[in-house]
Amino acid sequence: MGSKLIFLIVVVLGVVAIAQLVRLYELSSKLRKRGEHEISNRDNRLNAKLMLAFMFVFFGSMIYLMVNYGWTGRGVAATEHGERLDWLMSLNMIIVLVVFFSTNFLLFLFAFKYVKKPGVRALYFPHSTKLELIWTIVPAMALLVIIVLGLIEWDNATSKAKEDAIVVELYSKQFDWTARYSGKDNTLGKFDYKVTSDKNLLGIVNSETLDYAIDKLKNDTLLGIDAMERNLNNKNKIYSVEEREKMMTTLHRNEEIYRLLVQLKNRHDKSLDAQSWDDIIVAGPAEKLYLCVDQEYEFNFRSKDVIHSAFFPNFRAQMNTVPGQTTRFKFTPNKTTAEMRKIKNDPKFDYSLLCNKICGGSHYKMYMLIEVLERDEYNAVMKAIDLGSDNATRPKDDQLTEKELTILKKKFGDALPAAHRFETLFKGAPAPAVAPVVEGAEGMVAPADTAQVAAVPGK
Ligand SMILES: [Cu+2]
Repeated sequence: MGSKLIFLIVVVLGVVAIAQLVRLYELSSKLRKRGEHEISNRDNRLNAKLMLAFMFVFFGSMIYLMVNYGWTGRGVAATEHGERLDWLMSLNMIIVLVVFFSTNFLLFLFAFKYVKKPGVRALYFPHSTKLELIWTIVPAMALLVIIVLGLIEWDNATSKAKEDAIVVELYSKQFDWTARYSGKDNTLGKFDYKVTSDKNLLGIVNSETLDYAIDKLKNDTLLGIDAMERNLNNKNKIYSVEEREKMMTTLHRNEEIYRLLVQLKNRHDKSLDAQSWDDIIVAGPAEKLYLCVDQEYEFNFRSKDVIHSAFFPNFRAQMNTVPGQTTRFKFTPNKTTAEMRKIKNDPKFDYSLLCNKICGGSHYKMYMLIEVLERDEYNAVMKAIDLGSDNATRPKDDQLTEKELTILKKKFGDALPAAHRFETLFKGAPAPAVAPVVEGAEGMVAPADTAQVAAVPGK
């Protein structure tokens, strides 16, 4: 409060001081018998020189910033297309900088050169078609080049991925990312929000998840349709009008979802079940997403609640994730995490996936770490995640080889990377030897989720 008062007094006194100065200037002009709008030649020349001085300070500070923070501040790109995007970005910067320095140089130079001189009249120069043409056509050509090159890159990032690209889904919600690898068949199991449940946060569709969702919606002891009907019809329970209305709305909504789920089940093709069971789920930020170097990835993005944006700064990629719609793009990492650590001279460096849309209060916490591995490391990690449990209990043809075990041992010690086959998660089979102990780590079997099918009344 005290500082605000002092600030106010300073402002008021400042205004008073300026008013007094203006008054003083008017009086002195009157004494010198000159109108106060007339500026002396000395003042004009001083202003002209100050213009030039300002230009040097302006350019100097610009160059200082560029030298100190890197001329674009981006660092090294870690994808194939990222290197081309950087080239394009540099081209843009060169064009912008040439225009910036030349036009500002002329602006300040002319202010200096054409300072008002006694007895010299300004040239009247109303129009030049030639000049108009030049400053329309030249920027238009420059823009055309930039836009066409940009569109080629955009098309390249969003066009269809190669046949052997690995498909990964990224599911965003307030405030974390969940990744889903498509598993051995490289096909993601289908999804539908109506199948979402406490055991199936991504709403993955197969015969069993459908049955589970239908059963839960009908028979849940608290929020199931049957329980709600029983409560509404119970003569011993008294509800206010609002309570009753709320319950009725929820009941009607759940009945509608139930009807749709039954339809979904009737249409469901059981032969597709295998597509979803082998999907591997990684729940960030406690768990890491592993990628293979020089391997193309096709990313599909989904959002549960609001618009988020998947931003991979080092991979030079960003895509909005939109509720009710799947967005996608592809990229090929070309530097492993180990290589990048060397380049950056930072042994703790990790690639990351961030959210780049202000999506709510904990937006800043919404990230997932990514590790890019050599192919043999990657294969060992994915194989280990796939079946999880003890190597000895795996089917013969799925056992980890000596070499793979050595790689895993070196990387993770006695534990396996934390990630889960959807089958293991849903069926609650013995948990895999999950392990890198990460602060605050939690598996996918989280407490009941707010948007599960059996909606909470009033939500
Ligand atoms: Cu977000």
